[in-house]
This record gives sequence, C-alpha cells and structure tokens, in this order.
Amino acid sequence: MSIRPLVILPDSQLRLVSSPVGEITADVRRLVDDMFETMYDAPGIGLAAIQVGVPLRVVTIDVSRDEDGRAPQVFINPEILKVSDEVSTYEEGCLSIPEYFEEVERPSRVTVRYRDLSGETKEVDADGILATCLQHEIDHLNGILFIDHISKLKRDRVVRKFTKQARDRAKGVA
Ligand code: GNR
Ligand code: NI
Repeated sequence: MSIRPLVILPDSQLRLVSSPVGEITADVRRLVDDMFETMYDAPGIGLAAIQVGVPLRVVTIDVSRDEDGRAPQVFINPEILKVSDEVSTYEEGCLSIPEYFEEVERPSRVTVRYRDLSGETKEVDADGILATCLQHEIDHLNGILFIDHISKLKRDRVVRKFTKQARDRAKGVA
C-alpha cells in the first residue's frame, strides 16, 4: 500500500472523463488500496481515481467520522439512476482544491448503481453526506469539480489563486 500524490487544480487531468473499469484486476485492487491510504492520510471522506492521476471510474468513500469505526466503501463504474427533487446544501471541499470550502446545493437523495470489488452489481439509495459525496465523486469521473457548481466570480477567483500558486512553486518561490 502506498500514499499517491494528489492531482491539484489547475492540473488539466482533473478535466478528463474517466474510462469504465473492465475486469477487476490486481492493478485495480492495488489502486483501490492506495486510494484508501491516500484518502485516510489526507484526510478526506471520498476520492476519485483521477485525483491520483488514474483516469478510471473508481471511487472510494468513508463517511464514518470515526477512526476506530472505519467504513470503507468502493464504487466501481457508478451511475446515478435517480435523484430527488428535494435539494440540500453542504459546505464542500476537495482534496484537489486544498483549503477551499464553499456551499453547494445538490439533490438530497440519489440512487446509484455500481460494481463492488468482487464485480457484483449493486444499488444504493443514499441520503445525507453520502448522497453529496457520491455526487461530488461521480462529477470527478466526468471531469467536473465542485467549483463548477458555484458562482463564476468565486470560481474564477479560486482558479486564479491556484494557478498563481502552481506558477510560484514551479519558479521555486514559496
Ligand atoms: O474530503 C472531502 N470532503 C467533502 C466534503 C463535502 C463534500 C464533498 C467532500 S469530498 C472531499 C474529498 C474529495 O475531494 N473527493 O473528491
Ligand atoms: Ni473532490
């Protein structure tokens, strides 16, 4: 198991549409292990494979807030089948946009079909933070970031800030 480096805004990899997983190979299982290690280390409640530079439709989530009662969940090729009309607002963050948080409105409940690590097809009805997290992660698989759901003014501001940070780091400043 290893912690993999996170892909950070404005890296264009974050705009890729990830490809479906075919067979669940040893490489896919290793990717999932490393995603959990990377996610718990960060720490975060969810991670999409593209955030570690792998453009595959793989998501890890653990919304349990308890280090001793971990509840890791893997979603391979997840698809949203149904969303509620009711919406909820959560303050979202993203490991690819460190230390930036903003409120996002999304459907309160979603039905998601996915494959688990044994390749079995499953469905889950999610609400609360799991519903929000699943939508945030499935957006990543489609090259969409939570800042795409906020105002253009706020989005342009945060993209500019991260673009400058990347430029300064490349130049060896800060
Ligand atoms: O750790 C994370 N927290 C979070 C909080 C509110 C809504 C979504 C998230 S997901 C985020 C980790 C991440 O970037 N996943 O892609
Ligand atoms: Ni994210």
